[in-house]
Amino acid sequence: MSPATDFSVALLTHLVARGLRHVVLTPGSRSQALALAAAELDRRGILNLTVRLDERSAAFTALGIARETGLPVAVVTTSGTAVGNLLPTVMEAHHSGVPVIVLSADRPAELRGTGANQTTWQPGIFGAFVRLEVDVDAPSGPADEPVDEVLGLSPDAAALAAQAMDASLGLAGADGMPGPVHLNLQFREPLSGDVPETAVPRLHDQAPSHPRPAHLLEPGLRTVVVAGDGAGADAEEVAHAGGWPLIAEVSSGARFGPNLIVAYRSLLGSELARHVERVIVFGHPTLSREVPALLTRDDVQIVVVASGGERITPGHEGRMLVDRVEVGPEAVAASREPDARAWLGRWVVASRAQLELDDPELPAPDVEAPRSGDLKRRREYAKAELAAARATISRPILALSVWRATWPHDRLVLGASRLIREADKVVPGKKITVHANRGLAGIDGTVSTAIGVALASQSDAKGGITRVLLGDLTLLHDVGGLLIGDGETRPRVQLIVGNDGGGTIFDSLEVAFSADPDAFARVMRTPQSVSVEQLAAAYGWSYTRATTRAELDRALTSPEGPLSIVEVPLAEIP
Ligand SMILES: Cc1ncc(C[n+]2csc(CCOP(=O)(O)OP(=O)(O)O)c2C)c(N)n1
Ligand SMILES: [Mg+2]
Repeated sequence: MSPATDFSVALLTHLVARGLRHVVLTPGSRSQALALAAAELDRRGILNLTVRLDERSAAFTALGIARETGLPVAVVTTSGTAVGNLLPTVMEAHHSGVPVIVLSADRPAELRGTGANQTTWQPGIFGAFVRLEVDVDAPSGPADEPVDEVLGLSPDAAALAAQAMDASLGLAGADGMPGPVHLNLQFREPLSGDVPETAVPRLHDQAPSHPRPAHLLEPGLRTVVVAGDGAGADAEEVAHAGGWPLIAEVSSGARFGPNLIVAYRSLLGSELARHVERVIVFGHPTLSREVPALLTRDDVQIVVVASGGERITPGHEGRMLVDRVEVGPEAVAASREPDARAWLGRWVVASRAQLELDDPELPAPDVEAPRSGDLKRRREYAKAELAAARATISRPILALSVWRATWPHDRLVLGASRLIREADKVVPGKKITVHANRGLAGIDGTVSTAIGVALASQSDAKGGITRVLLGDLTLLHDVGGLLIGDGETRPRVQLIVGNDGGGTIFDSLEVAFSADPDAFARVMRTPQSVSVEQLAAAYGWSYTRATTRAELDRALTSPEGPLSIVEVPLAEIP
């Protein structure tokens, strides 16, 4: 009999009763009750368990699963520095509004500050980043006055689970924003015992959810819809209903539809943008300088719509913060007026024209040539075909190739830095699911986040592959994420690494031209020449090097095995 185990089972089953499906855990002694309970509940098909060595990887994996499913995911750790390794994920989850529940095991409170082994101040470690934190006394077994109706335990696992799930889903806070939660769980010896038979409790007090009231958009204003990261398909729907141009970043979830303005950067710098009277903002735009500039204009009405993550609040008087927006019948009718049609038309036509100018592709082939009787023409064609296949890979071509290879049953994860921006500049509309950690745009945790996305999206047979487009330093930062232990599920993941030997995003900053070149390279670009091939081999991932378009397309469409890395050498600077 172990109160630690009984409480752990009660807590996990109550979390499951409220919608938890996934637990990610890391090994340790103090957390053994939670770990063994999770393993047994996984075996009984009550939850899905993923095990990782490194807490930072585990936490980002949980973040990826939570991003993909929209449901809270628990991360279990032991005490001490283990807990500190979760901080980057908790920060990202806070800013991007992703529900992650940290279950950190701890020694009993009276040992804090006494020099006891692996004992520190875990409560408060996540500061203002958590929606809720509870420092929970060690379970003491059946209490005289049981507070838990199922197992008669103290503390009350049911109440804790309810509080944690509500807070992580944003149901408890006034802002309605999902995010991270921390339950710090003290445990005393015996640290574990037999896992009791238990069923998932039935809930009878589910409160009905009420949609928040919508702000009715007045008709007639020259409007642009902006969809930043995490905006979701609502942004496209609103743009479509109102007949407004749609600026949708590549990870917005709204990059599709006839109103999409791919070349928005140059258009926002043009005469056309001067006529904008209103901007409706969904999600968190981070990929351009032009959008933030638009949002600080004080001659433009700004309507910021809540969409789960942190909302941008451009600091001027004319902005409105609303929970939802509605395009009423009057605005729909107004969108059919010639003036309104012309407004949208000008954006769409200008965007197309700009894209043609910027087209990174080689000139279109002479399609009639192969059937031509003219030998010279046929030879020219064959030469052009060969040149296209052998052409080295530029960043825009890399981004376009990965985008084209991705279909609705696949997932695409974009690392921070240059390649997500390249993708945002060139990729056309397509209804696919894209994830990126844009809450804080860290280059940490990308591999692990993607593996989480893959695990969650491939839980049924219909799941495709999760492709990850990332820079070399971004891969190396989360190299530990490549480690999938024996017996753990290997989802289909393909990492496409644009390798330019360091962080070349900084090459475009002013400091790159003003600083001493050697110092700049050493402290900002931070050059590296790691063998990605040997790294892949060490962790059991397959490896392909793609130096031409033909090799890249082949690698993207026929990955070798579930876990694959495609290395694409890129020029250091262009
Ligand atoms: C955790 C974290 N540390 C540092 C940074 C600052 N940073 C932004 S981009 C970058 C370099 C990324 O290099 P790479 O992944 O190779 O992409 P590239 O710019 O070369 O395409 C760094 C260090 C960050 N965003 N996140
Ligand atoms: Mg790089």
